[in-house]
Amino acid sequence: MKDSDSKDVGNWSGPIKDLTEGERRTPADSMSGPVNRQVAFSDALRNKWFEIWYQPKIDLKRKRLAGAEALARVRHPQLGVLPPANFLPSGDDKSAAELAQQSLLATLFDWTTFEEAGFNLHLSISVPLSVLFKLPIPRLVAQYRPHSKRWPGLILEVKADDIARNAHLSKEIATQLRVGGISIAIDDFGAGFTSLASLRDLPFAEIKIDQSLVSGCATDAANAALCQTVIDLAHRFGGVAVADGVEKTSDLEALTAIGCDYGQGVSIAPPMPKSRFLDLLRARMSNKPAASPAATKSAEKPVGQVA
Ligand code: G
Ligand code: MN
Repeated sequence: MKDSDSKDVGNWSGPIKDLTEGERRTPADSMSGPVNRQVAFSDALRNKWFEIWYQPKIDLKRKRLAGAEALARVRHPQLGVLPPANFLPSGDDKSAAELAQQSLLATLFDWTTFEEAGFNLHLSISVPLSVLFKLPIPRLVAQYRPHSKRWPGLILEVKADDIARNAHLSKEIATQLRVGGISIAIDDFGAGFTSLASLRDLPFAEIKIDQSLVSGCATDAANAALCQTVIDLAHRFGGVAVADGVEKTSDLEALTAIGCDYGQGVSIAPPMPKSRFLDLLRARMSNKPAASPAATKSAEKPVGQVA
């Protein structure tokens, strides 16, 4: 995204101060979700409980907002806001495809809302590789993409392990998607059995460095060396490196010092509902604190339950 494409939303180098304590809580349990709060996917679908939440992604060099990751949530009337682990049965490709399609269309639609408010954001969304095989994503994006010339495209996050296991097909799909303005981010890089060879021919825009490498890299020399290596790798392939799940300001500073391009994580801001995210953008642009979540329609009480 070019500088001129987006309103300046101020300095995003450190933690966002205008968040409540509830919003600031580490979303550690959002990865697995409390087991006693399971919701049937079909109930969530029938009752239209799905929402897309947004987590800011910061350009660490320019200290500016670069975009956001769109994250699917269910807002259950009694159980509160739940992450996919609580409503998406594992191994159920049909439900995963349904969720991905709904999330994709909602994210394309929301881009226009952000743009109308003056923010041209690079939005990304996580999609399992199995869903990329199933859904006609290029056709869906061609049909539902914003018509604005300023639309910067969409980033699809695909897990590094899945890419490594399906290198040839991943390359074919990534090449097809690129034509339609969709680029690939390699997610959770460095966590599992990441294969360097699988990256060789894959057209990707970003490598997202796994939280296990990012965590403590300000003090842990081994993790700092690994992060530095992944950043170099991303750059050598013409991409950018995104540090994922950055929980400490000291790690954010260390990552900036070693040339990491983008950062995302609770040390900057947790995922939040769309209108809360918009409030925050507007407030930072005008340098006023955002309205408290209780005062906004978007963030009724479950904001504190963002995991
Ligand atoms: O790697 P992946 O994109 O799947 O991770 C997304 C999940 O990580 C989201 O559910 C989000 O709530 C969670 N998350 C976001 N920021 C942080 C963070 O700083 N620390 C941890 N542990 N999880 C985070
Ligand atoms: Mn992600």
